[in-house]
Amino acid sequence: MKQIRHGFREDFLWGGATAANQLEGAWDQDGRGPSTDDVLTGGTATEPRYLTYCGSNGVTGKISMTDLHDLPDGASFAVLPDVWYPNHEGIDFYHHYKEDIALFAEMGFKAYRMSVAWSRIFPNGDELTPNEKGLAFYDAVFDECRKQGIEPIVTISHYEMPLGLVNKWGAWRDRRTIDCYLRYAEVLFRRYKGKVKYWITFNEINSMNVTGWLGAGVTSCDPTVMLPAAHYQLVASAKAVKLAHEIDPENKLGCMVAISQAVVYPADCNPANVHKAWERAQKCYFFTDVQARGYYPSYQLCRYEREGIKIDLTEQDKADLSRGTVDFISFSYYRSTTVSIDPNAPWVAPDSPLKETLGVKNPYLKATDWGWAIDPMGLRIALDQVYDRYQKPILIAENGLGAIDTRQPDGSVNDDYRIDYLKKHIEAMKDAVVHDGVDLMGFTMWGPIDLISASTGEMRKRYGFIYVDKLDNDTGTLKRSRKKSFYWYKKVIESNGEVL
Ligand code: BGP
Repeated sequence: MKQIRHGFREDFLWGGATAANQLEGAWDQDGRGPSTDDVLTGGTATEPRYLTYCGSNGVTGKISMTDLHDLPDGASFAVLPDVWYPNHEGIDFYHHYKEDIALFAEMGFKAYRMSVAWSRIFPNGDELTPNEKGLAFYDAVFDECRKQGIEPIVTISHYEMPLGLVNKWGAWRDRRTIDCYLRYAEVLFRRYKGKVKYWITFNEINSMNVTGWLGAGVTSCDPTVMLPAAHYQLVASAKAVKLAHEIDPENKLGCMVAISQAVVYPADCNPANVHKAWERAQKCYFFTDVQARGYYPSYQLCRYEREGIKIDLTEQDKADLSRGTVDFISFSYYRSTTVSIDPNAPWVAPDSPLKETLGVKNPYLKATDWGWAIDPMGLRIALDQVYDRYQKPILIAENGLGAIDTRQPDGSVNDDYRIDYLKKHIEAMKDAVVHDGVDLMGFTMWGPIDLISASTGEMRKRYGFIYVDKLDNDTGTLKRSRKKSFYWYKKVIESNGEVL
């Protein structure tokens, strides 16, 4: 384990995390093809985001991302005129990246986790040669990071993929997508060798327990469809890990899950509730088990047998999975989950299609404006459990508070609530390192600059240290300004986590 100062390694990767589709904008520039996020309409906390499509007869329509059913025959997902798609503009990082990275550097970032937009590199997903203009853009971004002393951590697929692969064969429903992903990953590993060392194969791969769309372009919320598709992703991930190591032994590869689905509390000490909590957590840990250990755990195979879920697991897949285990584990952490077997328990979101996923209210915890339970101790529990399970370094790839910020007449934002949230979570991290011996390699808080929300498509759900002048009606100058938390985080990094 590396040397510790004030609770954190000397080389601790302090920074922030974003995703291409939520901030880049320029969705149709320089040869970029449409991605799965480009057909997502805006939503709100209560109104779902919709996917738009066009039928062979020209009739257009929309379906909800969390309540998917198969498209009408012959229809394909399409960007429609006169519909507002919040991800198309994002916050226009594409043209502001120098300014934004300079602001990250001003805060003292050691690392910047970001993703590459797959459809900038392979516009339809199945081409044989990449789009040079897309590659050149990321060259410029990585060069800028390096110039500012910031280590890029790159997510290869963060909640989007070329729409062409969806319309062609249903994206990750089809094994052929593995080859497309590998061709894309190989281009990245070769082109950015020496510029990028840290890679994450898929963002929140366990979102495949909830909706097939965000992470995999799969139009289903049915486990018998989503989990076979997730199997192809796991194989692709393992093959990418092996390839990255072959191309550059310096490369460090990580997996990534939404650990909220593994920090699961029983509503009380009823053993049936305790068991339900365990069962829920395993649905998340199964992904990291495969990616860190290299084989399917027995509890998951039993579940497939029991529930009639058929995955296309070949002998070659088994060999590939065992050869492509990750070097580090990363996760996002926003909240914990509480479960109960009682159908009348107080659900967090009784009317939501995600009711089961969000679980029941925890009377000991307060929640954010979007109903996410605020639970710093849950982060310590996550770190302890994950480290105990895998004994590999951990990166907290996302954590932060989505809140409505109010600008003062002078333009300032006094976001003490955000400082308070992050302070308590960093304290919990410190406890996990100092008291429990967890090997924590970094913390990239989510959304250091305000960006589009993944779940709702809103701009008003802000996470940033940097305010972006943009509202949900697509007005605003896109001007960047520093919030109070900007100065606070700078001190945190300067003191390696001592001054909180
Ligand atoms: C994670 C995603 C991110 C990000 C974050 C916050 O699940 O990996 O892309 O968006 O959650 O969620 P939201 O944007 O919905 O507030």
